[in-house]
Amino acid sequence: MGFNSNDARFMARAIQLARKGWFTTRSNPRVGCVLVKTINNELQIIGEGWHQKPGLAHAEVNAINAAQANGHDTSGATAYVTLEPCSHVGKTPPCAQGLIDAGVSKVICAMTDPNPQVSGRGIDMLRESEVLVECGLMEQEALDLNAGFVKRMTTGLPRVTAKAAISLDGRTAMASGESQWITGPEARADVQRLRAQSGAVITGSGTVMFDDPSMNVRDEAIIPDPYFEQPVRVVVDSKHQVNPSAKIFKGQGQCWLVSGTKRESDSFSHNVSLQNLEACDSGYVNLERLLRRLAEDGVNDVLIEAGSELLGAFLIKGLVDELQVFMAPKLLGNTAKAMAKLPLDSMSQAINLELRDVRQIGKDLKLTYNRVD
Ligand code: AOF
Ligand code: ZN
Repeated sequence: MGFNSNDARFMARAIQLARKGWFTTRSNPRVGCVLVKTINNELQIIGEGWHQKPGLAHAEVNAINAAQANGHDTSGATAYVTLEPCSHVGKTPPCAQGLIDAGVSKVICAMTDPNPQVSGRGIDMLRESEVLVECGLMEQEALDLNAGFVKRMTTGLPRVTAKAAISLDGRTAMASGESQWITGPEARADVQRLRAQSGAVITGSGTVMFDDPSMNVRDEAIIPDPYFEQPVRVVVDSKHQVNPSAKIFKGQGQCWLVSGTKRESDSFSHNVSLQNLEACDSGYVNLERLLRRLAEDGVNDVLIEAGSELLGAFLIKGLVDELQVFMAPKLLGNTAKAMAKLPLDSMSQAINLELRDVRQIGKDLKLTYNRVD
């Protein structure tokens, strides 16, 4: 396998293109494609494409169409794709066949497709038609585009990020439940993007009752994109406490109201689907089962924006892949609640995390931690 600096340059462009679908590909992966050909002794990009939304054309097809629309002959071209071209008929026809039909002579992909319907078959299909295929260029960058998709395809669970806004003394809400506006506007804007890139946002009944959040995406830079859809807002309400008039049930997008037992109520608006998941012994919702259900629904990335009880429950069950802590320069004092309620009694039970990133966002600190397996 020998990649040169031109290969790296074109794959970097393909990754950049894939990022254009950051907030919209949802159940599908983010994929970019660049078609390159030597014209007048010079390597030139003749077509670019990226995947925008499930059901719409894949990156390769968009790149081929763009090249042909500009009058380019795609035969003999090299395709740089961030993901192995697909081999299956899904909502769209197989891209491997599309590349073969376009006469592409070489395909360089960054990673194989973890989707069991593909996983190597796209590469086989191309090679069977005498197309040269090399895989593995900028693989880590490609994996980073689709951490949620890869996790869902390989484990049946979505990738879970939990967000917490805390004070310098690690507190998240006053004992009264009052918790809004701990962090500044810049941190809240960051959370908007975190929500927008997630297929579902999970919160708990306590947050809905005390804070009455809408939990939707309002970022003016994202909302106008016609392909953007609000994440599913999921309310975990084991004890059937929430009020149908809460803000979270209003507005655009789907809501799931989740409990472990059947709910006798038809007063929720039509966009609220009542999910009765099997409860744990204590009567609480089985959170792993909830995550599996979301993954079955095509959710790659889940964001948890919950109070100390629900966040603690997700953490203690080892269900959180990444914890993003926004720390405000405030001291809330010792009557305020801890970030997560964790019934631990000894140091040996402590949940260990790995610090991955530290940055200042406005007047707050953003600390990103990963789970240690
Ligand atoms: C590619 N290029 O741009 C994308 C791929 O239902 P479909 O037809 O959209 O297929 C979705 C699957 O296709 C998805 O799970 C993944 O395996 C692959 N996505 N493949 O070659 C693309 N979006
Ligand atoms: Zn495809």
